Amino acid sequence: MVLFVGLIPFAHRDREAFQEFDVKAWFDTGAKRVMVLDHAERASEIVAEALFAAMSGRPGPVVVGLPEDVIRQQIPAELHPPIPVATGGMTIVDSAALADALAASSKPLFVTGGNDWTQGGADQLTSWLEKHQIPAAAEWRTEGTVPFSSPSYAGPIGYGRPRPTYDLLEETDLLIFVGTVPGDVITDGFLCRQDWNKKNFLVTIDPSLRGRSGPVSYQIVAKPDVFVRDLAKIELPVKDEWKTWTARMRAEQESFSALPPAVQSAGPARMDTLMANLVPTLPDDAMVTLGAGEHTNWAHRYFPTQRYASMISARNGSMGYSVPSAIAASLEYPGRRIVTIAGDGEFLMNGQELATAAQYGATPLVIVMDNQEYGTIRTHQERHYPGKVSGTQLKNPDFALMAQAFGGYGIKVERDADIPAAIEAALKAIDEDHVFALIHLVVEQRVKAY
Ligand SMILES: Cc1ncc(C[n+]2csc(CCOP(=O)(O)OP(=O)(O)O)c2C)c(N)n1
Ligand SMILES: [Mg+2]
Repeated sequence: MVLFVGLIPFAHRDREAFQEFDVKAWFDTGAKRVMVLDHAERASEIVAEALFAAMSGRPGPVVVGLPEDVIRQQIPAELHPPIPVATGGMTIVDSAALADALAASSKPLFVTGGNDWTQGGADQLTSWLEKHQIPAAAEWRTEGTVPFSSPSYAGPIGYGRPRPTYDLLEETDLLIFVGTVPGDVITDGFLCRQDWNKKNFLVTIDPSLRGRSGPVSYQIVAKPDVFVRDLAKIELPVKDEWKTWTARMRAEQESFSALPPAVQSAGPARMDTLMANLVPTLPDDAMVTLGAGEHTNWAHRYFPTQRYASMISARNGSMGYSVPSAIAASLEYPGRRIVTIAGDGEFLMNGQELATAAQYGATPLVIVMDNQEYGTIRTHQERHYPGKVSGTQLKNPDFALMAQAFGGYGIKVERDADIPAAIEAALKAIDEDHVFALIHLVVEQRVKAY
């Protein structure tokens, strides 16, 4: 992402002028690079540099400040050529080291992650893994690189993962990270996989390996697609131990992700029932977007992420991302089913962006799980200070009415038995009336996906 920010005129600088701020100080810790266009004739060069900085190495956001007086100047329209981005790759030595490590391993495990894949690369990795009967897990909130339905897919390993995958991360005798590094989330705060005798191969274009935790046995400097292209040339005889190990991991994932019964109970609405009725309607290219909160766990567990990328979220756990990201995804991919699962607290932060959906014709399905609380924070309160609930209870508006007021379809569901009809009506509004749809699901407090 490249963000262009308007700044006060040059001549007003450092005088506390109206709307003056220091763009470098403001964005320094959140952006990969911050630049200011102080000379109009360098405009094209700075834009080329900004795009290069955003895409080279580990992709990330770049900010360019544009002083008001500079952007009004006339300059010759000569364009700077694009700056090519290096992709790295496997050397013969790297390939041999990886092939040897795989041949010596009985329980290898790949982990995919990062935001620098293509569908072609994801497909190529999946066929290689399936051919060799080797498993791959998905790093925190990057599900979909290896498809949900692949016999090699071993499930997500972020926060809230099932216990068996945590244990498997310790148990594997060769961990191969592609597109990312093992950070604090998957190591549970630098606790898991810390033994320096363990074998970890890290495949990333960022030689600094920032954010990693645990041992590094071997580093391959390559973007994921380029690595996978070379990996495809490694042919190894399939070991029986690999088959058993993959089957075991896959069985854990299948039991974890098996849908709850679709039948409705007589009682209040439940997310389990919603997922059991929604998931079978989803096409292969469906995408889910998420903010932060306990409601996201139903997506981590059940949403069939079949493509790269079919799960979009803020990996730093920022609330308020669900609705805006679903609108952006819907505008970018008008033919795809875009679902967002929002919390009530989460929705109240950016739900008004439904106005943008109405304005530009975005058609996401918005599920708001209304548990009348900041459930995640209450869980922390109950864990550390049992019974002392403070500041985490919510009094909510009628979100379905809000959706209608913004120009979309909205339905409030309080009884479990009403869920299937609500899903059907919401999808019909999206597909036939071409509007966004919102299901306001009022659930009991303290419900959990696992
Ligand atoms: C912008 C922002 N503010 C605060 C937090 C801390 N936080 C994490 S989850 C959460 C509560 C989320 O509530 P809700 O959206 O209702 O989800 P629930 O856990 O109830 O499903 C809070 C306050 C955050 N992650 N991001
Ligand atoms: Mg909530």
